[in-house]
Amino acid sequence: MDKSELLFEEAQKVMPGGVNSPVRAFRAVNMAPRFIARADGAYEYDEDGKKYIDYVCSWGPMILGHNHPVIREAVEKAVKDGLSFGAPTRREVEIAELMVDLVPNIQEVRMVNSGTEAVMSAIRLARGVTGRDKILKFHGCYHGHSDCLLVSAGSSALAGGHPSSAGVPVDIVKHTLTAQYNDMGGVEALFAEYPDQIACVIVEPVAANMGVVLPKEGFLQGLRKLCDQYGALLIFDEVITGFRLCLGGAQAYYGVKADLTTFGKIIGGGMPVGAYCGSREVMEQVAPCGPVYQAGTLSGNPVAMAAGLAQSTYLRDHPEVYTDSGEKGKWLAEAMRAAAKRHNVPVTVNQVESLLSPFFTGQAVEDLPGAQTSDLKRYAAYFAGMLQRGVALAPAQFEAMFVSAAHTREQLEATAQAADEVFASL
Ligand code: HOZ
Repeated sequence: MDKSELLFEEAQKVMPGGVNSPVRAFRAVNMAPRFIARADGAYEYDEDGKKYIDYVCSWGPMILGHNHPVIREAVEKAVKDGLSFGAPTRREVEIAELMVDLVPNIQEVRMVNSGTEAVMSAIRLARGVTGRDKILKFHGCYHGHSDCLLVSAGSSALAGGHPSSAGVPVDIVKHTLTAQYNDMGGVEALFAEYPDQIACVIVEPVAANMGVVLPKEGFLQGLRKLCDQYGALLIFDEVITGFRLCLGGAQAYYGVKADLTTFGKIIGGGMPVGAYCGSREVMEQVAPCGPVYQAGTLSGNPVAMAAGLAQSTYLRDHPEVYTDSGEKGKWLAEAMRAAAKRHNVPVTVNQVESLLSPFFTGQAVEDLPGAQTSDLKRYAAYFAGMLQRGVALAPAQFEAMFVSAAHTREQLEATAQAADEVFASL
């Protein structure tokens, strides 16, 4: 047994499934998880010192790679001043100003501690502003684990086979309507059925929790139009796409305005941070200005703000990060398609900028039913083969693959070579 396996045995005695978040238990790929001791650049190292090219990147925020000196130094400096005050700080103002500058359509920002919290709060705000109860989400989109959003949810809720959670009262989820991603007709039908009851439509502008699924031409624009027509708010959940597709996130990338935008870990450079943002008019409905309550001692935590501010400032000052990581994402997608073709393995690779995922299916993947045509056993075998060759991927089909600025051409080539060998063996 190696150290990860030994630790996993211990972990399972004291933690549910041995983990603090289900997908990390590697159940979807039928093996013991690697316990990560440290990470640097594009590499992570397990407890035995084995090195992997990492394409999980802490599920997105490590856009500059792990342990980037600029972020590390900012954190080290902040730690010296104290860990938490539960009081306003200068850095909160600075990061909010920066976000308002960089992200279209936001005038005010409320920091929280995770994407789940950001989305939960944005939904409350949308309901508070509109005085309506119903929300509309899409099958396979994941917006964290708050009650009303654990309906037909993606990510590990999907991989574990329980897209709706136990413990969520039916009375709460009766207000959650669902439509198929990319299906405007389905959304239109729901608005026609509940014309004055839908508070908001929430969407991952690029779905990245059923694997990566791109919005079809006109889909996001169509949502905008319908929200305007029926007086609902449009929420872009940019936990994955924010600061990744480009500095301004999906709103800038696709040229569609959201009323509320939610962010997660990427705003904290990997530290536990989330944020919900919107126009002054909407955001001033949040306490202490307005009647929508939300609070938190660790919101705007000074160390997390230092990390987030350092990363966002670096990204603003280095636009080449986006051209570079976007090109790498494209290169990798093409290399994977070519390798799959060489070995007659039906694979569909969806990719936008530095975000991608392969599905083990011969058909186009444009929604959850499409994603579910993927052969999950093949994904598990592919995952194991890649890991054995030193490439760490998401341990489940219904997640994304992230490329960072730290990934080098050599590492990409090694990844493509590993994929070629694994596809040959499938
Ligand atoms: N739901 C997250 C992935 N989409 C879980 C991440 C984690 O386990 O850290």
